[in-house]
Amino acid sequence: MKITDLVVTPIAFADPPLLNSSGVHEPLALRTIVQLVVDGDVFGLGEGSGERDVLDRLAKVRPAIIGRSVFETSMIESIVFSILGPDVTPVQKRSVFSIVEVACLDAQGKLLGVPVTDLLGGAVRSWVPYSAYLFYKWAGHPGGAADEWGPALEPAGLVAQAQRMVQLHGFGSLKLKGGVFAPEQEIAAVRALADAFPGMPLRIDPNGAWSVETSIAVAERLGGVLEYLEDPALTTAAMAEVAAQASMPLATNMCVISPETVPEAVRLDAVQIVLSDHHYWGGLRHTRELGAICDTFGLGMSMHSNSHLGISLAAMTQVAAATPNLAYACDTHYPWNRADDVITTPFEFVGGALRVSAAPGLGVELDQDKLAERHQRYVESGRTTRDDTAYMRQIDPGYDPTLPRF
Ligand code: GKR
Ligand code: MG
Repeated sequence: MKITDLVVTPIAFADPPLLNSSGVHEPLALRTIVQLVVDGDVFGLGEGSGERDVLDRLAKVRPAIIGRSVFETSMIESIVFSILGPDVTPVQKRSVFSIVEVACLDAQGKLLGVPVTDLLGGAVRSWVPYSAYLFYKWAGHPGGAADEWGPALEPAGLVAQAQRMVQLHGFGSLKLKGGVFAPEQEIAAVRALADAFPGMPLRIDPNGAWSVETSIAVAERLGGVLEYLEDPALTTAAMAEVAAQASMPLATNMCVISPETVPEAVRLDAVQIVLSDHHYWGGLRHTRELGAICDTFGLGMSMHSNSHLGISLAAMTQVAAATPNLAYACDTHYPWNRADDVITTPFEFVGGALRVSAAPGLGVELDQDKLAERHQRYVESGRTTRDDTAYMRQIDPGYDPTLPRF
């Protein structure tokens, strides 16, 4: 059961002009796909960040991973941590290890003939609900044609976007990426969504773009409207000040990002819901452990996402199915990027949820032609990093992403 190769392929795929507090998504999003070969013929798949740093780090650890048993993920984690050394942060190390861990678990499942959920303690649900991820957006990329989603720059555009998301995928909850326009406008957008979708759980996430005062004022105005308020303010201390005044739970994927960041958040009662993300929590087993940490401290659990494709979505679904207290509908960017997926059968949401695959491993297969095409696009783009601010400044040279913005 030896790992005989680790094939790392950076890819680029189409992304719409989605706005956030840093700027705007570029026309291509970057991702890394890993194929881990076991005994020459079993392939385990992993997906993670396409940033140049991650590729460099994978190249650095690759020779030490080849030759290890695919079952010794704890040893592989130690190797990754020691090779990457003190200049790389624990979160950065976990972001490298998670890609390899998911590929190992996929291969283990294939070797044993069981789904990855069985390697995580078994599935406790057979469907995993996801939330629609709404964005303010331009009609299309500057200089290009309008995309199929059209513009969403005011409440009516966002309601139309939400209606399309719900019609296409059946989502039963809505999350709005905020921090883009003045809070007054974003409050109006949330209220318009609440009117258009009575009773549907709503969330807004400005990624720390609001001061404590603004956050408290918005929380007051949206009392009784939001399921949770995600990362209104930037630091754990600021979140604690907001939490002390807000009537709804606060959620985060920005101030609780690793085991080291949990104690302060608990001590200050800064957040009530942690958004897990296996990509930087160090893989699926550590995400399952985060479930136990959340249980211990009475915290709720949801799931964060960043632009991603189907291998990540398969891993997200498997771990969500195996984590009993991950009870909130998970975030996903998938509807924005699904058309460019590299798996043979892209996922279809049914009623806003994904059926948990019982096939061996992650239950997805790589389409080598699509992989090669997306890799070619990566090479031709010359891109190696994501920079939403630089792209925004091509259109608005004075754009200032300094937080808090409002
Ligand atoms: O895709 O623009 C985006 C999001 O803002 C993403 O980068 C965030 O990491 O979705 C994420 C979040 O919940 O903070
Ligand atoms: Mg967030």
